[in-house]
Amino acid sequence: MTTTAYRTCPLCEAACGLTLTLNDHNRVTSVRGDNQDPFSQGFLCPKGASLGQLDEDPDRLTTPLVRKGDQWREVGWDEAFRVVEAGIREVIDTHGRQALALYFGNPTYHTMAGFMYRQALTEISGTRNIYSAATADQMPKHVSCGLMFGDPFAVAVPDLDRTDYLLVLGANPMVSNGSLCVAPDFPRRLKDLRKRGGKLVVIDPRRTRTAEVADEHNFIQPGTDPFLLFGIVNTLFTEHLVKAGDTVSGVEVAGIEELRRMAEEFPSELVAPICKVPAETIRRLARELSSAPTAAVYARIGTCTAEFGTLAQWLVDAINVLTGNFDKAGGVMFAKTAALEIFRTGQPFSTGKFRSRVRGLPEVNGELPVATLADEIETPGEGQVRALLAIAGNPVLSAPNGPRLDPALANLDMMVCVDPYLNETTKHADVILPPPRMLQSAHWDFLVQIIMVRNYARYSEPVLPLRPDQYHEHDILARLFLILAGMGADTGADTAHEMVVGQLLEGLTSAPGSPVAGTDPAELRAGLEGTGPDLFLDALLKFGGYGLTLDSVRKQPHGIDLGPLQPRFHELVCTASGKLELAPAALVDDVERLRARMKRPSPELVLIGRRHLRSNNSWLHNVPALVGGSNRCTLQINPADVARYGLGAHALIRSATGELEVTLEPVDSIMPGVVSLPHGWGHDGTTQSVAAKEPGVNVNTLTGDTAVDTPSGNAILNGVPVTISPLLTE
Ligand SMILES: Nc1nc2c(c(=O)[nH]1)N[C@H]1C(S)=C(S)[C@@H](COP(=O)(O)OP(=O)(O)OC[C@H]3O[C@@H](n4cnc5c(=O)[nH]c(N)nc54)[C@H](O)[C@@H]3O)O[C@H]1N2
Ligand SMILES: Nc1nc2c(c(=O)[nH]1)N[C@H]1C(S)=C(S)[C@@H](COP(=O)(O)OP(=O)(O)OC[C@H]3O[C@@H](n4cnc5c(=O)[nH]c(N)nc54)[C@H](O)[C@@H]3O)O[C@H]1N2
Ligand code: SF4
Ligand SMILES: [Mo]
Repeated sequence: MTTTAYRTCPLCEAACGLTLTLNDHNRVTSVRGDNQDPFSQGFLCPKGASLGQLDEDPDRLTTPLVRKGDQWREVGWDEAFRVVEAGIREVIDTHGRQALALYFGNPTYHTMAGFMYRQALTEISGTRNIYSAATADQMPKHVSCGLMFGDPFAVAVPDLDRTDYLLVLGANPMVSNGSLCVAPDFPRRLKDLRKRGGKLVVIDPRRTRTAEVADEHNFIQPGTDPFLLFGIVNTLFTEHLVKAGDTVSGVEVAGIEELRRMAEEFPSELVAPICKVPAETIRRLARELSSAPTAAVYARIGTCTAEFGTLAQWLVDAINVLTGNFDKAGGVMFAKTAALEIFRTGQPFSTGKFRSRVRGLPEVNGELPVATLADEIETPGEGQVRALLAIAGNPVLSAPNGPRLDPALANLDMMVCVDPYLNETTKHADVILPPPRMLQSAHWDFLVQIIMVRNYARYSEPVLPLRPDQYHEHDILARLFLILAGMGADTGADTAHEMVVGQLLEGLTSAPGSPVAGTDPAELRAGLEGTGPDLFLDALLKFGGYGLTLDSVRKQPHGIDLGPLQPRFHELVCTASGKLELAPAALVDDVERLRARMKRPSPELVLIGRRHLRSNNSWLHNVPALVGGSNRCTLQINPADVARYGLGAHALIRSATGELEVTLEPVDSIMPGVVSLPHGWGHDGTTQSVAAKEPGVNVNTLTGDTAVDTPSGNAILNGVPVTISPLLTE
């Protein structure tokens, strides 16, 4: 007897629908793409195909672990929470709440528990020491959207299925499957774009798989995208190619003249030698973007995790506005999610509501840069971080200068991790609380749905039940919430769920203009179904714009098509002026850093990152089917550089931060003067037995944590100056 289950893949932003087959013993015997899913239409990638093996990984933790010295002890849940409470309480009682830090890793964007409890934990913790993977990823995008549109979550995505022209900078969706642009089967969508006569242009220091399927690829000097983009803006103005009117979707556009004046400083001839894209190409790109019936500029990791990350994101959207492609079919647009978008506050965005203790770095979106977490742990004084609660993150491998965190975490008075693995980060924990398997949890993409290229929703029931000795992740987070609330380790998780949902309903009923203003929250609560995140989801669906409920989404396990994206910028804009700001003051000020960069020569050799198709940050190296082959931690280098530096099979690579011995992979697909090393490797002290056999090296040994992208505090992981030399032993 086999059973069939339908399920959204939780591994990346593509959110593919999967069809799983399970045998009598509840083992996954096959994973296929769900042909009936209206959005992914049967697509899946090798990671999705291995979901069963990943989920059944025998190295996953199944019981809470408590550490004493270097000994781990398996304990029951109640005991684990009591140890957590005692440790956290002691730190808070002795040193105050600022001594506590929270770190939220990438999977918290994907789990329902993460969405429900992230804000709740942040608020109840009472600490300003909130950190996440966002400041090693997309924070520049939030900041540019916040400053230009008022709402940091107003992230416009390319209208991939209708555009006639797509300019991609610093993204490799053929491998990553898309990021801040949810488009399952990105490869087919790119193929379709070209089939309908559209053009795909890629700007990347490597000739990536995406570049290979494009009409055109141009190399770029890492870290210099704003120069290229300013060159395009300059051409749009000087050649009278600007198509933007006074308004976009009825919203007034401000700052166009100031942007024009700024762009005067960056004519294509001047920026070309800096970004290494020929001036004629820059001008042609501007002409093509302006003359295409519809066009979209899309930029990701390579442009975000860079020295001028926020400036790049700003200029991308400025070009989308100037070419008349903003909030327009075929241009860039905003999705509308099925669940109420509670993360949109409607208040104008600002940063710096508080600053980090040691370096005075401004808060952004309520958090501090992960690049300063080690400073806060190491530096004595009032407010020094002495306890860390890390949920679904592996900052020792993912944060800039990650290895610095290794001894820092070891010196904490208390560390608690919610993670299914004992790994480079969690090995420092006093208590590890393992969530159950993915297939034992329900799934709904609260956040991922705001960046979809088509409005769509899909709910997945848990495929497998919990064993009696297991704990749902939302129940783990609930009990941590109660501990932080001072309500004790023994209070049941449901109390926290009710508090969080109660607060949500309270907010909805007290918001002026709300359709339920004045209603008794208890009455609304009585009409909701489910528990934990299901309850939360039911509430948000009932107040969402599509008339869905938990019950109705449950009945449609293949997903629900909610139609193509519609113009909606007028609903989202919430700048102080009420206008779309093309020249926000904070970004105008930051252009000063670009001017300074103009006077500096490019370093002789710089390091960039790389993602592999069969990998996902640090935690997919333990599935035999996903490792090996091309998925290896090698340094890609142009053969000309191998010869120039007289290198053998291996080399010593050094930055201002650290050094590594690396295995070389000479390829002519990377531009001379640039080398690339993937992140998420450097496995050490992990019980992931497969990963430990091929550990690789930690690229973040080389990336620095002293400099950040100024407006966003984001880490600079691409364009890191390095030197390389032969290994003396070779
Ligand atoms: N040099 C360099 N560094 C980078 C990047 C780069 O391109 N170059 N990329 C950056 C980016 S984009 C990101 S998003 C960050 C990621 O940074 P992190 O989020 O810190 O790192 P991950 O490797 O994604 O770690 C995820 C952790 O979550 C655990 N996990 C998996 N599933 C679950 C679950 O369901 N629940 C819980 N509680 N835990 C789970 C895994 O075991 C793992 O320990 O790394 C950044 N670091
Ligand atoms: N298979 C796989 N998929 C993933 C992940 C994974 O680890 N593996 N991680 C997931 C996560 S957390 C994220 S955030 C997304 C990221 O999704 P993407 O943004 O598509 O990520 P990358 O594949 O790292 O692509 C970044 C590209 O930027 C280029 N680049 C580097 N520096 C520069 C620069 O200065 N300028 C320009 N123009 N280009 C530059 C790099 O060569 C690289 O090709 O992927 C997600 N999907
Ligand atoms: S692209 Fe792969 S990893 Fe991403 S959601 Fe689809 S199947 Fe899962
Ligand atoms: Mo990411």
